[in-house]
Amino acid sequence: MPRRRNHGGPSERSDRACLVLIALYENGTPFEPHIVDLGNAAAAGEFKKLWPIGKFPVLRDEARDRMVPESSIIIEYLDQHYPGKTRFLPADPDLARQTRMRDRFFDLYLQLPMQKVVGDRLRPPGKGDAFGVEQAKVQLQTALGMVDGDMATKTWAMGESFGTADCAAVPALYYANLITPFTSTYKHAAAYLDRLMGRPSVARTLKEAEPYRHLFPQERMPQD
Ligand SMILES: N[C@@H](CCC(=O)N[C@@H](CS)C(=O)NCC(=O)O)C(=O)O
Repeated sequence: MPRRRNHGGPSERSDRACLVLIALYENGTPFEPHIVDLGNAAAAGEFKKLWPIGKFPVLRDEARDRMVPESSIIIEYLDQHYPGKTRFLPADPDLARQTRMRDRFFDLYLQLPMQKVVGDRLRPPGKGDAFGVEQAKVQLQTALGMVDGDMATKTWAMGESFGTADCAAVPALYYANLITPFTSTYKHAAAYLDRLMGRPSVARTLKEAEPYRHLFPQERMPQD
């Protein structure tokens, strides 16, 4: 099996890398994980030679001599070149477009505002963006309400088949639930998150992140 390297960051900041891990575990695709510490200037410099944007995850496929950035694109690449029992994008172009739309939805309207709230907690004292966080929280509620309605009658984001949009939903919903718990407000979204967490590939990914869980900034420090 060709050698593939999945570059991710320390787990408290690499929730997008977990999407790719879910996809790799779903199909038992062999790979070599490579954790980059962006706090280490030499390691960060090496990583940025590969992907100057400097964001995780990135896949290096030595067999095909390809460097693939962006979590959803990596999953699409794996689906295309290393397909397994779980297909992440439907073959039908219209269904594939709808799947990508849901993937974008989770990324842009849940993941990004969630990262905004969390990222603000990591800022130095006095450098916070209270207004931006307020807007992000409103955006989160709107998006959660939409997910809740959408998931009232479905098992996975696209119906009965687990795919790339479900991978995107995992970190977005999991961390959104930590910063603004929604189990009693958005019951269908919460039940969907439960189903996701019960999926073996997801359970394994979250279990592996447990040792780093204490690094998640649950609350801003009181002195902040
Ligand atoms: N659109 C990118 C987003 C990647 C991203 O935001 N990665 C974060 C971790 S979740 C990162 O690399 N953070 C490190 C940094 O920004 O310095 C993707 O889906 O792969």
